[in-house]
Amino acid sequence: MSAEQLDGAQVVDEARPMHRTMGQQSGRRSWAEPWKIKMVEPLRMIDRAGRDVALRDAGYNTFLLRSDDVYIDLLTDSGTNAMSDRQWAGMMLGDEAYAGSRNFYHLEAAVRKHYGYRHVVPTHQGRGAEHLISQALIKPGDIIPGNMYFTTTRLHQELAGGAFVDVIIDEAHDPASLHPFKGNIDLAKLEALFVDGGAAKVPYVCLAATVNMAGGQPVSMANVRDVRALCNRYGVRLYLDVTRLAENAWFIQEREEGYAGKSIAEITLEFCSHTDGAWVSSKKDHLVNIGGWLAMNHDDLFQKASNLVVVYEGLHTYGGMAGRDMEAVAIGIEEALDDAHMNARIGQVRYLGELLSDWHLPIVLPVGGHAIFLDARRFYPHVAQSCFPAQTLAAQLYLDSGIRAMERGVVSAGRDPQTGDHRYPKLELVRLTIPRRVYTQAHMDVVAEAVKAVYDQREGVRGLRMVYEPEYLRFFQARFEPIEG
Ligand code: P70
Repeated sequence: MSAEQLDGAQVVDEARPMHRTMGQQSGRRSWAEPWKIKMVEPLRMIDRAGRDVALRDAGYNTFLLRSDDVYIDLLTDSGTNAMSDRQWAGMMLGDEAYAGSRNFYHLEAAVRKHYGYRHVVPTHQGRGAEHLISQALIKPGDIIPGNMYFTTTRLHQELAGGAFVDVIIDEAHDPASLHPFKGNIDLAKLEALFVDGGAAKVPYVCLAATVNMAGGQPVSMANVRDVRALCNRYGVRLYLDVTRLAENAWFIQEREEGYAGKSIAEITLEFCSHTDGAWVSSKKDHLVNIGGWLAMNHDDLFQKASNLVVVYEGLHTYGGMAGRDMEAVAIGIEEALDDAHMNARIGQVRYLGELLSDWHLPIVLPVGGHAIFLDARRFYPHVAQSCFPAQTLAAQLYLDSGIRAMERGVVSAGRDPQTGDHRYPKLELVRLTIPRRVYTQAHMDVVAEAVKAVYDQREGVRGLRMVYEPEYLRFFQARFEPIEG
């Protein structure tokens, strides 16, 4: 560029395509985040040789990397969110009394107002609540139907003596199906478990909204209404994992007839009204770094859970959280259900998804609420599932760019407790999970280009061999070695 041009002359280069804003690229006006940034945390990228060593030291498992060796961290949206100034101010008002902290009552009021349940039992995070409900309600030999397994949820059900049965619609297992509510329960599959006295073995139906392992896919309001009616006919309770329900509500607002004019908060409350209670990992929707709860309408479950909580978590008015953490959750619940926040949240995930799908990179469609899921089978059709294609892809992405993602395939699915064999799920995915209010659009561009680079280098990539396998939730701690040519 000449000095004259630098002085401000209008330069129009006919050969160069015109730059366009994000909105213009999709033929609409751009949206922007409903906040500005007050505090920043530096990022650092180590070089390729350093990443090679770090990955080897981590046994090719992204859970075992040090966060200091990661550039853009898309391992999870759990506990990795940025809190608001209001939440940080709330932390200073923590009442750290052992019993009856005022922050607990704020939390209880927020749950009652926005989710509509009568009783609230706080827990340190989601799996604490899963433990309580599983121990309180499941007997050996019971069956718990649900819309696709989640790792910790299913393990707690199994440890209580139950067996999880997947009753999600078939479309959920097809990464290319464009069904708008791929999280829905298949009513025929569910009823088949209830008939001929089967309902007596079902302590509750376990519904999740959105469905994490299916790609962050939503459940429709019509579906929860129908599931409720079916449960009523057979006298079965319905409990909900509300971990990412605010995101689910956004999809109902966008896609379901009659909901375009309703707020995220209204949709959330209506959704919960069809269920008997819920558990949550507040580390997602609620924009905090730690926390969770179990809530319910029935007194019998409340009594059992508020007794069990003192054994496993802490007193029933703190459940493993500090007072200040409960305050941050109470405020986070309100912020989570704000329409402008949710538009920006889903908008950012969708922006990354649209880039990748425009470039014909294999991802799960439609794009879900919290993450982009890469279809590892279509990245590496030459790598057998027993050689862990998704684990391999997550490792390659880190090597290329320092971006950390998470395997959601055969390693996550674990082994069948009866046969001891690997469970081979239909979905063999890598999750690029977007923390809330943390990364910018420029980060999304960097991520998109990295995924493309890994795709372009896909030939010649071989799989991995598992060399260490822990007993529970093996994906967290398993170690691997590359299969050499
Ligand atoms: C994730 C996290 C946690 C989670 C969840 C749903 C729908 C319950 C929980 C448990 C963390 C995670 C957990 C297991 C494997 C990988 C990652 N999901 N229900 O990254 O809550 O973590 O607070 O105990 O998504 O998706 P918590």
